[in-house]
Amino acid sequence: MIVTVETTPFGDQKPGTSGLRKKVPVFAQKNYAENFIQSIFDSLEGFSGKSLVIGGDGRYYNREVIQKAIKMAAAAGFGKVMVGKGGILSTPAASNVIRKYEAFGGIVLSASHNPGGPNEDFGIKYNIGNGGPAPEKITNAIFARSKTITEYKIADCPDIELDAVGTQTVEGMTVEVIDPVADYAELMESLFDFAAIRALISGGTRVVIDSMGAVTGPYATEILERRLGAPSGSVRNAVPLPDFGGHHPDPNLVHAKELYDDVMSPDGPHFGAASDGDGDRNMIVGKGMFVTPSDSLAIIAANATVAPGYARGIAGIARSMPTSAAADKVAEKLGIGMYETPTGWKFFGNLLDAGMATVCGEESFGTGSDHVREKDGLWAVLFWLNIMAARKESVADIVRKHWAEYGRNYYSRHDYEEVDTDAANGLMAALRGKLATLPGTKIGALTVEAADDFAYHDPVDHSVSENQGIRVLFEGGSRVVFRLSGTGTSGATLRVYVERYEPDPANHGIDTQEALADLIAAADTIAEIGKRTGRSAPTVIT
Ligand code: G16
Repeated sequence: MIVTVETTPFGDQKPGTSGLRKKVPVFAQKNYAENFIQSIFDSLEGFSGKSLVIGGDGRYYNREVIQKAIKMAAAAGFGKVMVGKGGILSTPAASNVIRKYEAFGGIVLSASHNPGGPNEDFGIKYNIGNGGPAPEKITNAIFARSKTITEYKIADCPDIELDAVGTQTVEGMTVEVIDPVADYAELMESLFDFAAIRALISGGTRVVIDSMGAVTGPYATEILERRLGAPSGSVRNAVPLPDFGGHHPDPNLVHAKELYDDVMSPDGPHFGAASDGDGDRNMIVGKGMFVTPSDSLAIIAANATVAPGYARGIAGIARSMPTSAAADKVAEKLGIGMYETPTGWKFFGNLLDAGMATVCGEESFGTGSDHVREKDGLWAVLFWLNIMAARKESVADIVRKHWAEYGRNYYSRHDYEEVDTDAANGLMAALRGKLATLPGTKIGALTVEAADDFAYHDPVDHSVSENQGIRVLFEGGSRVVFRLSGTGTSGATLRVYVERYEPDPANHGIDTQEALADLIAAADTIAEIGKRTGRSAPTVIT
């Protein structure tokens, strides 16, 4: 039986950089998840009888919301739901399933790299038929609907069996529980030279992946250990747990420090990688070399043709504005298009669909390509292994040679987390207020050349997205960028992105923070970070 339940709106269901993210107790409020899911359905048209993909990263509250979403999809008139066994689908795997089976769209439950647990984070995101995050036009419509919603519809039926692959029926709608790994593993095998990577591993290159107790465990185990022959145990923290085993599943130098230290130790593995809660981020570490996500994008683009799936070359590269310009040098050399978008993977969708860009990346540990419409952690890992196998070189050698050829973009991001929201907004407003007067200002040896608030004009659908981050460009090509995170769940997070281009290989061995010290100080002078936030140092430096 389908029932209609009366409800009242919540005022805070505005999707951020990547869907709606809140603490579990917020989502657990009566009707909260239902309101948002119904607002999604109410913002879509033409899905009657079509398929919807549902899956999540297995975090706390995943199963509860999956049951609600399936029952509500049946009530809304979908013809079929495809759901990962156990409610599991990594974000890139969900994107692949949507595309492969030509679903109408998908609901992905995740708060990405944010911690999980009864008092931690949860999230709901809607992806469209191309497999990518809904564009702003749709997320704005969802938010508008959430402010006026008065009722939702749901099938009143027992819970769906999620733990066995097979088909069931809910109020006339088919529910197919699928193997979450099989389609994804097949896709990876079609893109990369598995034989060469197998030879690399059997030849003695030791590879480890830290899945951080999150969703990539089953994917990495199937691909790295079963298909590529890495010894059992090469995938660490491989079982997805509702609280990620207490890990903060954010693959960076702070939260994946154990892996980093292991790879850096003399007897440790040659190559290490980590992924995040929902499997779309990646961190790449080789012996003696941490690869910044911005460099990773540039190096993957420069070497793309070694992988069979990209043997014909790439059409263009896209990066988010705060990501370093390392990839721009590669695009220039290859004579292909380079696109600079706002932060958020959703902005890449149009460029990928139009065939203008083939690979994309973000400084926030995200890299991917047109094989799906999400960033893809394991894809990046396999790309690196394929490059190492083809070039027969270590990560450190590949990176150093790349810098020697293209120059090095020293790069770092300083995050000030859980800052008072008013203070953070005040800081950004003050920066906006002085944009016109900044050019010409001298700070130590630095001179401001230009300053603006980044606005993106989408070359495909011509939509405009404004206020996407303050850029301060200095003479000589260095820059600092300021923006507020759109994924945090408490207070505000100020992100400061710092970059300096160094063409001379003789200067490529400097410690990053040292190489950027004058710019870091200038950022504080310009934005009055210490004075306005009361913080003397960032919470996280990546
Ligand atoms: C999301 C988005 C990314 C973005 C990142 C950080 O990643 O998909 O495009 O770069 O958040 O965003 P912000 O700086 O606004 O916090 P994920 O992995 O959290 O889905």
